[in-house]
Amino acid sequence: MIVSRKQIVLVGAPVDDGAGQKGCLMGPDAIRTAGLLEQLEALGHVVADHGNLTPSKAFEVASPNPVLKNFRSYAGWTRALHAKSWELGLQSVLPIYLGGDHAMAAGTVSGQARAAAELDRPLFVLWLDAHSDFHTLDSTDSGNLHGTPLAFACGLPGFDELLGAPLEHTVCPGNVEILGVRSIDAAEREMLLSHGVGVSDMRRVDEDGIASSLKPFLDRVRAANGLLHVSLDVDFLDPEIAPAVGTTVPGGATFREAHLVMEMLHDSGLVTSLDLVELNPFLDDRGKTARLMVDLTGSLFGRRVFDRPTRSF
Ligand code: 4U7
Ligand code: MN
Ligand code: MN
Ligand code: MN
Repeated sequence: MIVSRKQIVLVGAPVDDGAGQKGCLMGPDAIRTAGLLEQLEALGHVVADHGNLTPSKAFEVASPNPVLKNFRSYAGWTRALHAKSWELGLQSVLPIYLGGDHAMAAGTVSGQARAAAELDRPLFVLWLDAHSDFHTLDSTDSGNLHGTPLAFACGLPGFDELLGAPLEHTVCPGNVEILGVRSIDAAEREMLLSHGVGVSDMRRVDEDGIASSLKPFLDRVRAANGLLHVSLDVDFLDPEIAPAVGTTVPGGATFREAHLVMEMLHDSGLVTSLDLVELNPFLDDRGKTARLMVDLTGSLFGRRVFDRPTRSF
């Protein structure tokens, strides 16, 4: 039974310079090969694939910190994705951004925040990840820029070179929930605490269950009439079920925990944009991880085992 037919737009973002390990540039094609479009259409949605984006030219950009790897590329991708996400955020479509490493979320989230501000709605962000990605350009030790997009989108200082101007529309850190996290660097921890970012780590998930960790956040989004951007990093999942990622951390979400999150997101009806990030097909086991990411997206868009004729959410 189709409860709500959505107009979905797929946007590929073969971003590969933010992660320490090469290969995420193949992510969009692997997700397509695993049948994302067909699955969404089978669920009754209308899907348009806009193909892959290319980064803007950012020749003039100088890196603010020598430790940063590929900063100019980060700026180019952030500019292109910010523009696309702003544009789509103002339309009545639901964009799915196919990564690409997580550096791409600097553009998708900031563009969505700009659209939300113009629509006069607060933007909430659910960050499903083993990591908090809350480094500034000063605090990162690895220099891998996929560890910084959430700090950028939340307006932490030092990122002005990325868009060539200060970020005008930022995400309120109190409207962010990081779920499933189990690797936070010391500098990130301090900034997460001082900015009041919501964090449900795996310890909390173990103790309370993933549904109780997520539900209060969804209730807040609903009460505020907010838009909800979901950023799903492959390493949110346990590496046993999702090996195709460069930054594996043991103790991740199980198959059912991950599907339950997606099913709850579907039932909430709140999600307005989605990132599928960090898939590195070079590391996959016969397409296993790509297929899982597609199946999880299916759960977010209404696939379920047992359909009752009427539902009350
Ligand atoms: B991902 C890390 F040190 N924090 O900064 C860093 F642990 O998008 C990892 O979540 C960042 O995969 C991981 O390099 C970024 C590290
Ligand atoms: Mn991440
Ligand atoms: Mn991660
Ligand atoms: Mn990663």
